[in-house]
Amino acid sequence: MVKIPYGKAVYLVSNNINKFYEAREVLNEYGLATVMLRIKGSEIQSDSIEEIAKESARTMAERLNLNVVTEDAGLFIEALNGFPGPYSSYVYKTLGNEGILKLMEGINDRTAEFRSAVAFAEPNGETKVFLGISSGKIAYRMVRGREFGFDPIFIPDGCDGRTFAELSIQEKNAVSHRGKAFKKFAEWYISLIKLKFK
Ligand code: ITT
Repeated sequence: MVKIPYGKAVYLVSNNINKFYEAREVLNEYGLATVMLRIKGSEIQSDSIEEIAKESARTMAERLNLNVVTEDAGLFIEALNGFPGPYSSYVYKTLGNEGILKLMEGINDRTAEFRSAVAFAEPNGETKVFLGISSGKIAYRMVRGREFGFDPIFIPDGCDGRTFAELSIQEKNAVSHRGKAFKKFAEWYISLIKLKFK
């Protein structure tokens, strides 16, 4: 059995396997193991993904009596005043990519961004949040590839016009909201555990 040294495991509370795969890849580069805890909690309603992630992490850390990480992410479309934003999960399940493309019909300004808020909480302790943004455009049609949420319709800047769905996990992490937020978290976390276990 592989023994993970204390502090080197990050407990990610999420029900989204794609999120786990992407986060694991980033954290692995820092020598951190990722444990996915598929636990359903109640998410607060808020316009701020930062607040949602923070509150989820705080309540989960207390409930599980464990240091945990949560992430809240969303797609913000400029011409739709930031929709679906914090409601991305619900909108993906109801309208899906086809529905977003329909809403965007006849709109030339395709500017959009993905945002990620990664929160870390200790039971009854500190909560820290790390943000990542990936700017890009909404495609005119779905481009299939790796299937994850709005990936088939989002074209990140600086990737030769390919959608997120066409990128490998490594390529996506290099430019994605999640990649950036988890990198910031990992750098902070590594320095924290170095201090704690010196
Ligand atoms: P949790 O259990 O971790 O909360 P979730 O699926 O509810 O998982 P979020 O609220 O963070 O995750 O994200 C909302 C939705 O936005 C998600 O279900 C996807 O449909 C979409 N989404 C988030 N990040 C994405 C990404 O990197 N690429 C494509 N779609 C993404």
